[in-house]
Amino acid sequence: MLNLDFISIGEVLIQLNNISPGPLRYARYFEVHVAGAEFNVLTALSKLGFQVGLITRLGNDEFGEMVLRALRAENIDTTYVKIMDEAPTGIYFIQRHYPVPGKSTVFYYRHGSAASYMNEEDVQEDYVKKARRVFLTGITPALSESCYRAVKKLHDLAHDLGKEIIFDTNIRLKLWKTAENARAKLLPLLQDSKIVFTNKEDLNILFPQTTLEEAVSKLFQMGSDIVVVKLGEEGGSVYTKYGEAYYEKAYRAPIIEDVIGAGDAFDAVFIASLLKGFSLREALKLANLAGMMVVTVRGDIEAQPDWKALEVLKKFYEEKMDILR
Ligand code: KDG
Repeated sequence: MLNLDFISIGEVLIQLNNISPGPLRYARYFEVHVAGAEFNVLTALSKLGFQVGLITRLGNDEFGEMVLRALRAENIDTTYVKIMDEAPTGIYFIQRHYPVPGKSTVFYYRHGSAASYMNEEDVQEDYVKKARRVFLTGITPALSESCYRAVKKLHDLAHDLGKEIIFDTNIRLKLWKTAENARAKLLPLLQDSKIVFTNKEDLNILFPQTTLEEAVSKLFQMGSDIVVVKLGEEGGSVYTKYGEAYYEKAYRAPIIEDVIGAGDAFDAVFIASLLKGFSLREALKLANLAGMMVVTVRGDIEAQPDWKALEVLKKFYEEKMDILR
């Protein structure tokens, strides 16, 4: 019988990453990757030894075939991956180091994609029953009204079946259009999420005119046990409902190719570390390491670590801490 540690729902996209830094108007060569926040997190969890499954839709096209191969290669259960004729697999482009060096910008070509047609029918109770935890993000509910309903159904089923919900707010204003829309739709979905990953910008959108501490405590009132505030190149902070709070500085990447996807590896390694029994502080450190690894390459999943890679890298940094951090 199929037993899954994590399931998620989300769009897997073809990522066309400009090989050269600079504005896309001068792009000549794109490198092809498979990516998407939920897919990225599941892939990282799979590398760390967990059984995972994704609910999604793909177009009946060559890119859909490419995504399917990636799902299989990364050992992600595809029982609820639906292939549809009527819409294509979504794609997006990445522009790197322009206008801000070290940062990336995404350009979506995903409106009307196969995944945007997901609805309540894609979420089946038997699949949720097979899973121990459900990982959700703020991206899928922004794709369409029917996607929102699908995520809401998965959230509610998970809650009713006593499954742990883990949520990354991942607010993409390019998809939501307005902050008000994002806030109205996301707050009900965040209810009862045991672990919430977020950042300062998202907290500002979700809880305007509050301090960071007030926003975090609102999440505790909504049922969270742990809130992780990702601070990008600054590292991350973790807060618990019992009043613990820790900050861990980021590791400085020797090179930055593309920062997209770092937060997903961070999430997966943080969750996996807690499940392995590591302390919150240690989980934060390892999550920072994982995020740092991902920014050193183009593509979101390629440099995600397994336990062995994390161990090697941690040792390397510990021994050279003074000069490298
Ligand atoms: O977290 C990385 C994702 O943002 C990227 O892979 C694309 O899923 C994506 C999105 O919707 O932005």
